[in-house]
Amino acid sequence: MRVLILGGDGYLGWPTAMHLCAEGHEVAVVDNYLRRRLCREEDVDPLYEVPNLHERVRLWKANTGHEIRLFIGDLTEWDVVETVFRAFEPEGIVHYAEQPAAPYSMLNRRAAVLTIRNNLLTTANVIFAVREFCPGAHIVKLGTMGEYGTPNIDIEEGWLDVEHKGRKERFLYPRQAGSLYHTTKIMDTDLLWFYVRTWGLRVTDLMQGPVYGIFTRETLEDERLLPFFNYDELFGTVLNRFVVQAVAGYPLTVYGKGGQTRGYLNIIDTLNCVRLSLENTPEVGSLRIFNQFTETFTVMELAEKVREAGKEIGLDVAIQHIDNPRKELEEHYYNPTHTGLLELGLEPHFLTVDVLVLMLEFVKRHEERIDEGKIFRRVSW
Ligand code: USQ
Repeated sequence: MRVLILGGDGYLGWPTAMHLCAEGHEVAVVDNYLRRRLCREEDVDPLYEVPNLHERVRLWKANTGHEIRLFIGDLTEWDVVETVFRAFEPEGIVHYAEQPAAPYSMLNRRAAVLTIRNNLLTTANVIFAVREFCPGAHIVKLGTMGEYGTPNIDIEEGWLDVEHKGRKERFLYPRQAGSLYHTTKIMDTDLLWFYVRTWGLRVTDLMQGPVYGIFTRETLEDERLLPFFNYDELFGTVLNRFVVQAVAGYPLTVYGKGGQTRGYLNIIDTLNCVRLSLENTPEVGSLRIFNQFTETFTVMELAEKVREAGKEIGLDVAIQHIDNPRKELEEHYYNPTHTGLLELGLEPHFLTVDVLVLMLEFVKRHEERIDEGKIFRRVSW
């Protein structure tokens, strides 16, 4: 399949590009280096240097003989979108091209507007481009479990059957996010659902939980192909942050009571979920929604796991509770369904002590690059 990956430079975009290419798909990536620019502006460098996309594509070709096509450009600009879609004529589109961080979206007005503008304009342009240049192409959109929030009832896979005064209807499951970033993902879903109904688009919306991990099968031979690894408060996700904090001897930053529960997954499973979605195309005119995670943990459970893994390699890991900088429930009911991707054949990679030890050992090799000043500066809302 010809697959176009939007946001192909990101934490998940680049590993997805290599994975789909290795699995025999024809792959092109687009990116405007937004994530790199925002990290530079906010002075939060990833743990190690990552080559630019031209270099990554060259390395991949040299190592495997496989070609990944590359377009550098801003997908909020229609001219860029038109050029890319005309040149590549995708059959599948993986849409990661969004400002991905909740804390960044809550930083200030400028960051908020950038998040709304980037995320919603890109999604709108993708919709219009599919209609104009490749009707029938399958859009695989990265959404987030955070769209649902933490309601006091079971979370279904995308939809809720409602019976009201004796009549029945199926609606999108109610959404109530906890950050502006997560709210733009709700708006994306609404846009896609509107155009599925209106123009008969073919869409899969992947409601993904926080991802952890560094290594994928395609990076084992060459560390220069590894993804970004942010550990700062703005762009780092919780488990990746805890691993770096453990190595730095920085007490793990558990926000509030630490009972916040989320559905987590290994980066390897993200790639498999995206590939399985592409290879099992939904009907034209349908919005298919999967909840994309493999197991749920509270923040405290994650901290305890990191402490346990740290012990294995002689690290004495401390845990601190700090005043929660976010508005979120710190103890709550959480029972989301997640059967759709398992039914497509997903074989989960679970969070074991061994997985954490590998991450800790890798981070230890880059210990001199850890800047403790970047770990916590209290972006709050
Ligand atoms: N947390 C801590 N300490 C930290 C960092 C986070 O206790 O040092 C807590 C947060 O308060 C939250 C939980 O850990 O309760 C997860 O936080 P996170 O920063 O790992 O994840 P989040 O902001 O929700 O966003 C991340 C990705 C985003 C993705 C989302 C999936 O950045 O792109 O959409 O995970 S989900 O959380 O399911 O919405």
